[in-house]
Amino acid sequence: MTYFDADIETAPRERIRHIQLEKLKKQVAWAYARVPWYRQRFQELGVTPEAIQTLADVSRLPFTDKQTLRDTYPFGLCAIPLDDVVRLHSSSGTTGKPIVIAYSRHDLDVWSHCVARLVTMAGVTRADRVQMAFGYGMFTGGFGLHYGCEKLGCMMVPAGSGNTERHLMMIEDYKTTVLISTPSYALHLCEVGEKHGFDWQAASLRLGLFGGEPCTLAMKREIESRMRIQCTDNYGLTEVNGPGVAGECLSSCEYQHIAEDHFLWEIIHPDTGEVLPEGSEGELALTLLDKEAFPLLRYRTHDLTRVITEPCACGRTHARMAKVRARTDDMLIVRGTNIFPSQVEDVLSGIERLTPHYRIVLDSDASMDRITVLVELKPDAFSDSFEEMDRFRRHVVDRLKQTLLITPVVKLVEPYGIERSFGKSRRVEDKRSLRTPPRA
Ligand code: DLL
Repeated sequence: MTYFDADIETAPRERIRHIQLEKLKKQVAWAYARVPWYRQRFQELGVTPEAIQTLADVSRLPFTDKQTLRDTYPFGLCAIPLDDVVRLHSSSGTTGKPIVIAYSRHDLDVWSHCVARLVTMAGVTRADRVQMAFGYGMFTGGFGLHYGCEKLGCMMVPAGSGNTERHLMMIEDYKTTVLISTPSYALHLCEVGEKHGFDWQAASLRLGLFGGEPCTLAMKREIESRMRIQCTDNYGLTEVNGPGVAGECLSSCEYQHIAEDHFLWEIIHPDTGEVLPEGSEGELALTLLDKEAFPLLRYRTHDLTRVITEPCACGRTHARMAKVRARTDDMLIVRGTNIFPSQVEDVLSGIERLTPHYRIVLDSDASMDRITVLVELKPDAFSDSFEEMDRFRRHVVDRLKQTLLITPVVKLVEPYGIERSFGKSRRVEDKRSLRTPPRA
C-alpha cells in the first residue's frame, strides 16, 4: 500500500478547487443542520448553507476560534450523538480550561489517511522503523502520527516523550530509522547522545519528522548535520485534527503542502478578518472539509504565514504554506514596542558562538518593563577572561537591539545551562503579571 495518491495530490488546481467546493457545501449543510451554535450564528449573519455557490462565498460564513470552543465546552459543537464519538483530544493550551475536540470513526480514518500521506511526502516508507518521541495522551502528536505511520505499515516504536537515554538505546537496539519529535527535543537527544559518545554517523536513523513548534531553517540544518539525517517540518493543530494538516516534501524546503482535499485555507487580516490576496502574509484560517463529529468552519489559528500555489518540484499541486514563525497572540509588547520571539531567535541563530537554546524573561521594576534574554554558550565559546566574555555579551546586546529596537538585558549561560524540554519548548516567561498590585 502506498500513500502517494497521485490522482489527488497532483490534480490540476481547478480539480482541487472543484473537490473543495463540493465538500464545502456538504460540510456547511452538515454543521447548520446539526449544531445549534452554527444555526444561530448563520441566522445572525443572514446566511444559509445555500449561500455557498463558489469557494469565495466561504467569506460570508462566521469565523470560529478558541473562544467558540470555550463557550461551547465541552460538547456544544458536537454534530453527532456522543455514542458515536470514539476519541477525544484536547489542546496543550496553558491558560484557562483546555479546549476539547471529538472524533468519529470516520474522522479518525480521514486523519490517519492525511498523516500517512504526510509521512510518505517526508520520505517514510513501510520498511521504516519509526521511533515516536511525542507523548501519547490528550496531545494529538503521539496518537495522530502513530496511526498514520501504522497505516502505512511502518514498524512503530511508541517510546513516548522523555527518558532520553532509553531513546538512544532504542535507536541502537531496534535500528530505528525515523525519529518523530519536536525539533527542540531532537536537539536535546543529539546533545545527550554526544555526551554519551553515541555514534550518529553509524546509527540507523535516516529521517527526522518535526512539528508542534517552530523549527527555523538554522535549527533544522544543525540537527541534520549533527544527527546525519534528513529532516522535514510538519504543521497542525488540535482543533483541526492535529498533525496532518501540512508538511514538507523532500523538494520544498521551508514550504509545507496543505492537504487541500481535506482543509480549505484562507489568509485573513489578523485585525479585520478580511480575506487577503493570494501570497500575502496574514493569519491562517482553516475549514475542515470532511469532519463529522466537530465541524469547524473558518477556524482562526492565530498562526501567521502565507500560502503559495506555484508548482512544486515534487509534482504535487497542493498549495504550500510558509513556515509559521509567529502567532498573533505571541506578540510581546515591551515598553510600547512589539516583539515576536521569532525575531530574537533569528538574531541568535546568526551568532556563531551560541547554541539554539535561549529564554526570554519579562519582568518589571517600578513602572518599567524589562526584557532579559538568556543565551547559552557553545562549549568551545567559553573563556576564562571576564573582559572577553563581557565584550561578547555586549555584542549580543547590540545585535538584538538592532532588530528589536529596544535594549535587552543579556545574560550568558554556561553550556547546557538552559533547561531542555521533552515536548514543546517554553521560551518566554512573562513575570509581569505577577507584579504586586499597588495598594489602594
Ligand atoms: O502541536 C499538533 C501537532 C503535533 C503538529 C505534532 C505537528 C506535530 P497543538 O498542541 O494544538 O497541536 O498546537 C498547535 O502549535 O497553532 C502552531 O502555533 C504550533 N505549531 C504546530 N506545528 C508547528 C510547526 C499540535 N511545524 C499550534 N511550525 C499551532 C510552527 C507549529 N508552529
